[in-house]
This record gives sequence, structure tokens and C-alpha cells, in this order.
Amino acid sequence: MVKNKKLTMEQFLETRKEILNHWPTGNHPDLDLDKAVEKLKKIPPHKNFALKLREAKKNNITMIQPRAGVARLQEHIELLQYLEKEGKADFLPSTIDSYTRHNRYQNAQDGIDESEKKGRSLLNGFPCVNHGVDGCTEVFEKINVPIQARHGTPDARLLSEIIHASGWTSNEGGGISYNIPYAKSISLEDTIKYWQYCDRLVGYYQEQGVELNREPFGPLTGTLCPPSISNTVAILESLMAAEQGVKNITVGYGQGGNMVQDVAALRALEEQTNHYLKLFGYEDVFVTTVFHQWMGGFPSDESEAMALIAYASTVATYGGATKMITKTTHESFGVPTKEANAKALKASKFVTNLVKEQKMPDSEELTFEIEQIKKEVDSLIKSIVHEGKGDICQGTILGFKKGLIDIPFAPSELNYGKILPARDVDGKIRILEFGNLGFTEEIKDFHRTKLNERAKSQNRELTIQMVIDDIYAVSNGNLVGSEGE
Ligand code: 8ZB
Repeated sequence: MVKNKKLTMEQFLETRKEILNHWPTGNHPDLDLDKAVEKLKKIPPHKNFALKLREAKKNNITMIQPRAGVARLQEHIELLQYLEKEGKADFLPSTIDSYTRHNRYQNAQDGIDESEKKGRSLLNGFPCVNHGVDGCTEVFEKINVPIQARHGTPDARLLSEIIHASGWTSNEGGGISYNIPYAKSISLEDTIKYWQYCDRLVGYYQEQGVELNREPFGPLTGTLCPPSISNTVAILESLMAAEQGVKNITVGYGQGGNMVQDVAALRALEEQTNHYLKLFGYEDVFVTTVFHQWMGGFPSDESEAMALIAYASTVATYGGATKMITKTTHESFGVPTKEANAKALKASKFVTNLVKEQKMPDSEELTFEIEQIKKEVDSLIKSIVHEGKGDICQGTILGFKKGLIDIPFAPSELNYGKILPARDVDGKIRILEFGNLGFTEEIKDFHRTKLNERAKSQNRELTIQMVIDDIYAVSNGNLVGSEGE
């Protein structure tokens, strides 16, 4: 039974042996921890993810990072160099392909081979395991900013070993956020265990004096996700990471659309992550935030898409996010070209720079929303801790089973799947159906009141049609959906 308990060195090394023995091409000579520590210690601060984020936070600026990844090594390197130079990216990613995310390395290899034959990428990302430590190290060496793996991998243990040994100083994901929104039937017990390993690996490096960054995947399903739900998952994963020795955590949030609610969500997220880390006894964790540009359906028109990207950049900066993940005008078609990717980065950077002196002023509305989100998060975390009899791993597993925590529109069978979100009059995301969510009656009443106001103002019934209209609204240029949109 998985518990929120740091893996001992023996447990860690025992599992490590197993993982490396399953290396697709046999045990790899370069995956030596001592060698990796030596290599990581030589990384200059401007190429270290954790240190560059600390610097950004100190200077109160919002850094930008794209998503990007192709099958072939040289093409991937050229892509990243282009995004660094043309797009002025502060951080670079390697978005990992779907086969690697499912540990299907032979399929990934076939994809690489086919891509070589065709002269273009036939995978939807960079297959980092197949390119191995040598390939990933070459990627790291040929760029001048920090690099992170971005994926969606339930079992990322081998992947994590490879990227960190290659000088990649950040890893995205977590036992909840890379399971429930990404997989159909992988047990939470397993993914929490897998991610404890990934975090313990980072904890090991930290103990050797190497600063590495970890980033739970904030937006979850990216569609009408109530801030308190995504913030709760981010906090739970932060606690699980901290237990394994992680010291640099970036908690994320996906743009909801209402500016005040978005800024409130970011503020509540940062404050409560720090609060709960301390409450659970983790004193020295450095917390930063990441804001995701709109994760829902995008307009297909490129000008409209760019406008949405610029709006997101305004909110991220106004809300004081340390980092922002950018989208592109190709979002509604598929994987973007490098040119489209760089253009969206440039537009984003232009706005973050333009707005940098301004922060959203305090107001009654903002204070209210911050307090509301915090109240909801407290209620959810309380119910999870109670369910787990004090253990957040067991609490999470049982909590998902019972629906105490429930992620809207998630594909996983492990998710209770009964909650339905909808927007209120001014576009803030509220909850229409609560399922079995661990909310107090007072919180539920607040949501009911807000959605009744909306129904009244639009002269319509409170039904699932409202939810459907809201899902499509933004791609049609509205925040609040209207009937039959
Ligand atoms: C959960 C994240 C989804 C987003 C983008 C999608 C979407 C996925 C790649 C990529 C650039 C890739 N995405 N794979 N963007 N290159 N290989 O992740 O477009 O916005």
C-alpha cells in the first residue's frame, strides 16, 4: 500500500536496478549516478531550470516557454535553436511523443526510422528514451537556456533517469496529473508509486547539491476546470514531491478566462502551496508558478487565435506568474510548425514585456475570489486527509474512488466523473453538479446561487446544455456560452 513516505536509499536503488535492466537496448554505460552528479554540477546557472526560475521570481517577471518536439535528433535540435533565437524562449521543452509516454519504445524506434526515410517527423514529439543519454545530452549542449521534459507519462521512471543524466534540469508531471487526464485504466496506486520514484531521483540529486525543478501538470483536462480542483491536485503533488526531497516546485494553472478569477487562482495557488508545504513540515521548498495559455478549444482563425494568446499573456503577467506556457495559432489543427511556434512566442514575449510593470490591483472582487478558492481547497484537502487517515497518498486514491475529488471530463475510469462545471454571469468557472465532491454545504450554496444568477440573466434553464455551450464559447469568441452556440 503506497504511503506518502520517502523511499529509503535501499528501496530507491533496488527499484533503480529493475528499471535500468529494462532499458530497451540493455544496461546503459552512461547512466551512472556519480557521473550524472558531476555533469549536473557543472551546469552554469543560466542553463539551470530551478535557478533561472528563482531569478525570474526575484525580478518579478514572467518567463515564456513553448511546447515542441519532433522525432529526429538533428531536426529537434534545430527546432529548439530556432525557438530560442527567433522566438526568444526563456525556457525550452522537449515534448515527448505518445509512444514513449506509453513506454512503447519499439514503436517509437519504428517512428524514428520511418521519419528518417520520409525526411520529416512522423511522431508527435521527441522520443527521448530511444535517443538516450547521448542524444539528450547533445540537445542540452546545443542550446543556451534550461530544458525540461514535458510529456504525460504515467510511468516516467526510465525517462526521468535519462533526461536528468543528460543535463535536463526540470521534469513535468505527477502521479495524479499524468494519470487521470491522460490514461484510461492505470491505477493511481501505481502512478503515485512511479512518480515517487521520479521525485526521489530528484531528491537524490538535491542531496548531492544539484538543484532540479519539478512541475506538476496544472491544467488537468484543460476544459472548464474549477480552480479549486486543479489547485488541490497541484498542492497534493507538491506535498508528495517534497516528501521525496524535491526542493524546487513550479505549480501550474490553466487559464480559465475570467481575469479576476485567473489572477485569484494564481495567488491562491502560490499562497496555499507554501502554506500546506509548511503545515506538513517541508520548510525549505522554493515555490514558483506557471500559467498556461488557454488549454481549451481554440478558434481556427489565426488572428483570433493570436488575440487569445495575447490576452492570456496579459493575464499571466498581470497575475504575476513566474512562467507561462505558450500556445500557437495552429492549435486547432495539430502540431505547429516551428515558424508558427516562434511567432506565438514573440507575441507572448511582447505582451509580458509591455505589461511587466503592472500588477492587478487589490479589490473586493479579487480578495473575495482568492478567499473563495482557498476555502474550497481547504475543504477538499481536509476531506482527502481525513479519508486517508492522515496519509495523502491513500487519501488521494480513496478520494478519487469516492468522488471527494473529481476532475471534469477526465478519460480515466478511476475518476468519479460526476461533476459538471459551468460559467457564471461574468464568466467565472463554477460548479453545476457536485457529484460527491468534498465541499461543505456553504460552498455548494455559493455555486448554486452564482449559476442561478446566470440562468436568470440568460433566461434559460440550468441544464447540461449550458455546460456544452460554455465548452464551445471561447473558440467562437465568447467567454459565456449562449443557448445552442
Ligand atoms: C497537454 C498539452 C497539449 C498541447 C501541444 C498541443 C497542445 C503536443 C506537441 C505540441 C508542439 C509538439 N503539443 N505535442 N506542441 N510540438 N510535438 O501540447 O498542440 O497545445
